[in-house]
Amino acid sequence: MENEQQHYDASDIQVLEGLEAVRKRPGMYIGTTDVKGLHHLVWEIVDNSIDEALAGYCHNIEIVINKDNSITVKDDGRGIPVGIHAKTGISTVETVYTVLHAGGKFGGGGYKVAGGLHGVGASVVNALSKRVTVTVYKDGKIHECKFENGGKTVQSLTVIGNCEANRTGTVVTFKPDETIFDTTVYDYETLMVRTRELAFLNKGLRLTLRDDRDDEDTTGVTFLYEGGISEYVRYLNRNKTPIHEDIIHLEGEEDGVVFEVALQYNDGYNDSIYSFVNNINTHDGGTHEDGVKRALTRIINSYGRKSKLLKEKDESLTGDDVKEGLTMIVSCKHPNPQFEGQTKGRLGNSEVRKLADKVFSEGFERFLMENPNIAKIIIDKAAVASHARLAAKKAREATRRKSPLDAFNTIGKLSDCTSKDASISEIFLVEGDSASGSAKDARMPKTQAILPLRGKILNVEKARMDRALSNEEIRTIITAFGTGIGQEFDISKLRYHKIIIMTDADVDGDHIRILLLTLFYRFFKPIVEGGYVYAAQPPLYKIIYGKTIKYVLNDEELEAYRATLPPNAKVTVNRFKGLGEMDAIDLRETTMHIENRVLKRITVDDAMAADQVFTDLMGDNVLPRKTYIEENGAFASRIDA
Ligand code: 1YM
Repeated sequence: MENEQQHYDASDIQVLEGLEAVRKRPGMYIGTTDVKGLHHLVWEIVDNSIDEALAGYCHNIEIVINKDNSITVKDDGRGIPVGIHAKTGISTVETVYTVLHAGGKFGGGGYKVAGGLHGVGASVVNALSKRVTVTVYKDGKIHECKFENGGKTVQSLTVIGNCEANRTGTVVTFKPDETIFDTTVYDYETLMVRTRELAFLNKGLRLTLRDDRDDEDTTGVTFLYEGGISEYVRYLNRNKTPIHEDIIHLEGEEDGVVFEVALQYNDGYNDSIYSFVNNINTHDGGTHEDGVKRALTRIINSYGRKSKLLKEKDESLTGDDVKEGLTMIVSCKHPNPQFEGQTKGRLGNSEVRKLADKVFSEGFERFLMENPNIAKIIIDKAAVASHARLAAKKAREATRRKSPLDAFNTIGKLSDCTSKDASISEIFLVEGDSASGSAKDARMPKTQAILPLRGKILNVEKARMDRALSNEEIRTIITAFGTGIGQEFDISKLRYHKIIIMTDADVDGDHIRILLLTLFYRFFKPIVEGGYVYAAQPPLYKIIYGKTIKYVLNDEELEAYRATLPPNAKVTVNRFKGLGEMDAIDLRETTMHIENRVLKRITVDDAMAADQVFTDLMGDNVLPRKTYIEENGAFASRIDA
């Protein structure tokens, strides 16, 4: 007894040191302590329920946002084991919640989510919470365990009552620590989107999300997809126009690795391909995605030739040709995934490439043979894409033949900066001739280039690259950036590290900005992802009060400024109707000079959401267009200098 007590103390100290390390450097365990990290806590707990579902024991998961912004996760799995853990001498429940374990692996086996920032486990959530309660239903008993202030046990596992003999499951409630997180307010939309995604990725699993902060939301929303990733594909294509009705869904397993793919073509020109390993989005792809893409290109070519849909003399279709208009989800469940790359966003296991290729090529070839009508539609589409690609190549070559300077001289548009150092160079894309004129006078010629936008920017959401390249405005932008486009794109050739969109603060200005963002996102994605794109923030008012001149961005700032002035102060307020009304001094002082200006940096938070935003805004469907692009979570715009 004496000895056991001592042993307990020793491991107890170790435990606290472990959790203390998490509190000292939370970023190392959950990435960030901003709103993203806050939400990460939820998925750490839900992942344990999902693991239990993948093991075949859990069928229902419920997530509740409580009134105080604590979170409750409930599942109907076996319940965390309640016996004494051999190594720690305390209950397994308490061990799981207090001992730091890389990868969160305890029980072993199964498709545990490990690698990257994920799978750090329940103890990390405990370390970063003000309080945690774990309740386990098992063996006809209700067991409960409580922790406070960063994982200090205040109640070891205790039987607090009885339940029906066959009831099993785990319920966890945690309240994130306000001293650790920048914010502790949960965002319903964020939780909803991921909950829905988990339901798509785990067919047959019922997930419910309820917001108890909202008195109306008493039953919550339930996601259950028997069709799994097929239903995901149908969902992603909901605002697009599919060119065949049936979704192609293929599945296979080898040595405990489960591989699954679902796809459907639409009449658009972009692809939406997303891959997952153990429910984690592998945004940089990997062997599972490569295997499928390789097989897709090969089978379309071989079937196309065999069926005479492709002519002998035609060039082979490329990966880009067969991807056009493709919406595809690839999902792999792997007992031992190896994640690679800087952000661990790539699956490295080489055996998965073979499995993916085999499952896909066999299944897809059979599908094409059994559905010759769909086969023709798909192959015809890829053949058209191929012709367009060849035409675009010719158009690009024509653009390239002129040296950049020639191109500018003939177009005569760009007022370039004199510096050749991209890291200090900026390009302003300016709406309208008069604003461009003022901008040219206001700029710092060494570092600031001005490109006036006169004509309409083509909506590239509805145009293929060859047509986009015949648009003069787009050609000028491409030449000015210096990066090339498509397969020749090279970010290291970017001539300006700040690309600043300067449009009026009105509906037309918004529209031009959205068209430009669509162009950048579809044709120059790394420029957006790299954070090179900014929106200028021209002021709306100029206030003259005695000898002071003050510019403000909006009505609130105007009112706030007025409030600082004595009553009856004689002020002149000029409202700018657009950039065109500003003279060079106004523009320099407010929008262009590095000292005073306010820029909004536009970055992509979530490629999947961004893709949907552009489909919704710029696609065929008019209804969703009403949403304003930057307010739609996909884009994190932040104030920058
Ligand atoms: C709301 C959170 O944690 N559910 C959960 C966790 C576990 C089990 C079941 C479980 C796993 C195993 C065996 C096993 C965990 N157990 C452990 C450990 N929901 C939630 N449901 N029996 C039950 O993996 O073999 C860690 S998580 F380590 F104790 F087995």
